[in-house]
Amino acid sequence: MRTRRFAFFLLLSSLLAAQSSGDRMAWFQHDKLGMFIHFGPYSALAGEWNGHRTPPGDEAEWIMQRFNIPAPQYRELARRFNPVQFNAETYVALAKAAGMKYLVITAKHHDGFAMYHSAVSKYNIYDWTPFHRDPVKELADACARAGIRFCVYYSHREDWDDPDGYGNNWDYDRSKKNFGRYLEAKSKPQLRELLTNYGPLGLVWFDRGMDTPAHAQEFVDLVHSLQPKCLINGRVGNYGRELMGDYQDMNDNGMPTGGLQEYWETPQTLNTTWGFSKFDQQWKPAGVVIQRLVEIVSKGGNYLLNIGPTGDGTIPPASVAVLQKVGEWMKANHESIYGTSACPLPDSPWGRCTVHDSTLYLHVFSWPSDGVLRVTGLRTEAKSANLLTDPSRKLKVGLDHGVVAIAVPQRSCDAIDCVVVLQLVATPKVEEPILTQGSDSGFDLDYLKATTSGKAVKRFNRDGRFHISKWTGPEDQVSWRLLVSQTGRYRVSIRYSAPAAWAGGGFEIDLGTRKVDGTVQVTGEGYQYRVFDLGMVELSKVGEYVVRVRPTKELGHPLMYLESVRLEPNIN
Ligand code: FHN
Repeated sequence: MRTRRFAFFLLLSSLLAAQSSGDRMAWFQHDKLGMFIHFGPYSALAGEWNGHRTPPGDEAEWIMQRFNIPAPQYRELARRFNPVQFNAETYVALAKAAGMKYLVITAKHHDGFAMYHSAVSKYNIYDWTPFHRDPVKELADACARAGIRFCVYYSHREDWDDPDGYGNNWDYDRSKKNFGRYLEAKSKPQLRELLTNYGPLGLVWFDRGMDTPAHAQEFVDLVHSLQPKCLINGRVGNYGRELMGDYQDMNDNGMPTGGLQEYWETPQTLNTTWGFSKFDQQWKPAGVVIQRLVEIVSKGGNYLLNIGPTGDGTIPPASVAVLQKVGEWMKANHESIYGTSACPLPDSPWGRCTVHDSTLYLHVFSWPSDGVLRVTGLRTEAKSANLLTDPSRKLKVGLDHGVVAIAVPQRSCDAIDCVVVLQLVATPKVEEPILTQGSDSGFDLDYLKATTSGKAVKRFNRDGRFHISKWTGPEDQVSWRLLVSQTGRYRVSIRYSAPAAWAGGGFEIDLGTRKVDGTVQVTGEGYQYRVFDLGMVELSKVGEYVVRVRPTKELGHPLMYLESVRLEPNIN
């Protein structure tokens, strides 16, 4: 009977894990804004140990590693950690007030100290300190009461306390480490505890990547086996290879140029450190945070904003002040954020845009001095316009040489971001960009200006660069529209990265009446981009061309990590 039940459970788990990506990601795509909390014994050190100080810009939660604090000494410091001012309701109330819909707490950071009552290791806040409580449990319960999605951060590779963990080579001899033993004895068992004892988790936020894709997959499988609906961030995976997880994390405080076609998130500090530092008062103004939130959402991402509580569990008042101002703006403008998608329009000088069905939200950071807000690139008829904060007052909408022109009040409704709602007759259609010849008469066809189809997607890699990948067969294509004004011969080159496993893939570059064929060469493991010359083509007519790149047959693996194609005029 037990076997049958277990088999049924496994089947159910795998079915739920196979849930379509859209269903799994629905809450993440809607919620947009989360609270990150970096909280542990490093909070009590507050950026100082034995007279050594972590300077602003240095991450105070790294203090053990920064000053090579011997593990036994750090353990004694941790014994004194007693955040008596910690109050989960206060933390969750601040998240709610800021408009945050999910919360990620460091259950174990790199110092190896568990911020929850772990049976795997006594080195945890419940057993090791006078606090003798479980803040992770208290936050999970407070989130459930407040309707905030509860999530945990777990440093699955880096562990400076465990002799077999990554990163502590000042106490332990690297050559004697047995990393596999660490994974089996601590990392996976603690993750199992978190997935079992704290209710449904919105996501597990892994960090610093894993040493191999195989080990990373074990963590993905472990999460799916216990909580199939729980999301996994991209840092679960090995950074040098095809990215894993349900969504991609930008680099810390990162901001992509745009155009990404996958779910992504930027983690951000409110000053310059994740863990509390008494020396870091470089708080970001609320206006900067709000405009960054809008830019991230306008590019299709989520924003995970951090607080670093002090050693006694107090949230720094400066953090509270910023988040309360963010919440005031969100209270008036949340419709233009939650559940919206990336702006389909070309960049505008006045600000950003977000979209929901046939409604465009125009986020105006710099108010037009002539009282006319111009929206370029839109090919769908506009029906009406109003300030989001004043729906009853309709604004005059017209066309000015094909550009939508909205007559707006003389003064902006919000100096940080005044939102103008533009109702369209249908979901927005946008003119595909047409690329003209550069000053050197060449064409630089990069991922950002490309149009993708099939499985080809514009992605981010942990080296902080962007490319097109996930394309495996002729249906998966990338194209650009060109306006050629200078006819003649052009040298075609392509810049990409490809690991050994992808060598030999055939592809073609189709320029209309002429084609150039190529075969993928190995550039090395990880993201090592190189330029390859593909010969000459004749562009004999002035006018519009479409350049299309695709695999010539089904490969069973991605063709390459494509960064760009270049057409260089052959002047001589
Ligand atoms: O090393 C960590 C760091 O302490 C912090 O947790 C950030 C948050 O994104 N992640 C790693 C650095 O990227």
